[in-house]
Amino acid sequence: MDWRVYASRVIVALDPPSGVEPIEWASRVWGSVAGFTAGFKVGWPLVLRAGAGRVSGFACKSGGLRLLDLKLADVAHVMKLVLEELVDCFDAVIAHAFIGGEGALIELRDYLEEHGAKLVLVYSMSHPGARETFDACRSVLDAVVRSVSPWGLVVPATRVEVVREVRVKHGDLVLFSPGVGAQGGEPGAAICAGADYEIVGRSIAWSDDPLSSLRSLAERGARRLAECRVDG
Ligand code: BMP
Repeated sequence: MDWRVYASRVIVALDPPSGVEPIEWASRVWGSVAGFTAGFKVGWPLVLRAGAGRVSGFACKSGGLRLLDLKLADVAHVMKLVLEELVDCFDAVIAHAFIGGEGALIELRDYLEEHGAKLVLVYSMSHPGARETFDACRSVLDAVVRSVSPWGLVVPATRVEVVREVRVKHGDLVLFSPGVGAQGGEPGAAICAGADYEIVGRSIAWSDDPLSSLRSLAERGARRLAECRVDG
């Protein structure tokens, strides 16, 4: 299988390392991998260092699937205030599922829809501590997902058994799986378990040559997909 098949399922996390000019850095990294990957995700590291206005400018002029990952977890009106300067330049916004629907996620989902953006909820996380919290209240989070009907969910590439279960339980949702590469997740494993996209940050974006790092990760990913017969 061609490496490009796997690369087309990669979302690149553009979290700038310390000491770089953040927008120049994001533009350079995205410029070198944009033609091969599905999209990018930006979060607090870029927004706090560059400012919402400049991040909006960068996202508005960039192609691909643009995810805004502020992992929102507040009452509805505050989440909307936070998004004011950013929402129109992104295709989807990530919020925490655990805050629940009424007064929070339902209003946020409707607000995003008015602005042409979609809601993605964090269902579980990729770090080991997520087992103590997210995984311990899976049935509560399932009920939130059913009542809010988001467009997508974040599920950990480091624990693909969670991805597999979520694919069965919430079959029609778009699944984004972070934790590939630097955190130990094997490229392709989450897609084989049912994820739609794998999120990769440092292994690609912090490399001196992001395109060749994408390519070597994607060669491993494509071999894995060939084994589980996901053909993109
Ligand atoms: P990296 O590949 O460099 O470890 O980056 C992973 C990216 O995915 C980061 O932007 C992080 O915020 C995000 N992420 C994660 O690592 N685990 C999660 O459970 C949820 C995330 O959004």
